[in-house]
Amino acid sequence: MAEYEPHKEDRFTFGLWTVGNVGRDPFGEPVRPRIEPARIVRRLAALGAYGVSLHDDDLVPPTADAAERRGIVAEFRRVVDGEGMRVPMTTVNLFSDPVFRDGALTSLDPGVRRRAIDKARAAIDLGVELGADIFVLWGGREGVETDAAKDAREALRLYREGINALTRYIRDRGYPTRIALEAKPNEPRGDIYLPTTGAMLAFIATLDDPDIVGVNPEVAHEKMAGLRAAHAIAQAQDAGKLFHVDLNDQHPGRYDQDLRFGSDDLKGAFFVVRALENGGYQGPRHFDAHAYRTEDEEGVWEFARGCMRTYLILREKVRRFEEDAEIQGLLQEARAGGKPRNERLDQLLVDLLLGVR
Ligand code: GCO
Ligand code: MN
Ligand code: MN
Repeated sequence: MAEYEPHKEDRFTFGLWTVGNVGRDPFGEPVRPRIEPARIVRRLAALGAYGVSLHDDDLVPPTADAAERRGIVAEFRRVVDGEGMRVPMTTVNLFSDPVFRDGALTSLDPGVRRRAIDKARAAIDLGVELGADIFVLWGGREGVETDAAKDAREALRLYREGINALTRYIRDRGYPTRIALEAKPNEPRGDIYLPTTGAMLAFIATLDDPDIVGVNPEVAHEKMAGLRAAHAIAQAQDAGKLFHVDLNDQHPGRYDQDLRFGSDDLKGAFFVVRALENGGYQGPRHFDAHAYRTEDEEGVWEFARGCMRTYLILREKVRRFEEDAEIQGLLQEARAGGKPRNERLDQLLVDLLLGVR
């Protein structure tokens, strides 16, 4: 149906690393070839996306010298502009290089911490060059397998120092950049520090420059922690800190799956969409997910279309939920002190989602 076709106004974005995922997993080698960034931009533009996000290393190989970097960035900008696309967010890869295996900003080794800060600063520069005003910081290696190796209080102190160095850099340069911290409970570390969005929000209050630091809640990460993604988003909104969002899905209790948005839990996804749409969120609807490992490139575009289509269908369901006289009547009654009719309300929602209402 045409009404579920994505358009630029819907502000859908994808990480280059998401549709570009080659299907490697801890047990198996890649199953599909890398897709060049320019091709990703063109294909996503044709599908109705608004833009792309990227890690520094997704675009510029870490081995590139200054001249190569300039050439790659200029060419990429040409393609992005030519397609009417945007790059609203960049992020930094502080997890792939073996040097970061025992932490980047929280490494006990000052030399490693310095490298992490330098790399993050360069990724912030790259974002500014590409017109991004959000910088996502996901501390994938900021954790431990054993607390014998690091004291959690010390790690938090180092983490704070690292983020303070980045906000100082942003202020000194006069950049418009705001940092969005992304929490995850585990993978690739046994335990990652600040494992939930709620933990990140409390931590932000301890920073030197909390105004330009917010959160990037990820649906799957909250679910990995056994929590409700829509509640994490609500708490971030309540604190004025929802700077960005990572949409995907996850079956609780499994490995980190990065499933297509809405593919595991439609009701949970409905409430995520409702929180974003009703909560005044103006930022990108960013998908951080990837296609099943069974897929070839055609399946990857099918996956990307599916993320956006499901979001748009759920957005329409949200509208109908808010306009449904019986549902709204029951909520009004509850607000007026009437008895809760939660079974009835939930079944009405199920009917709505299943398309019989
Ligand atoms: C993951 C994370 C990453 C980050 C990305 C941006 O579970 O691997 O969600 O995809 O979002 O690295 O910093
Ligand atoms: Mn993730
Ligand atoms: Mn993510």
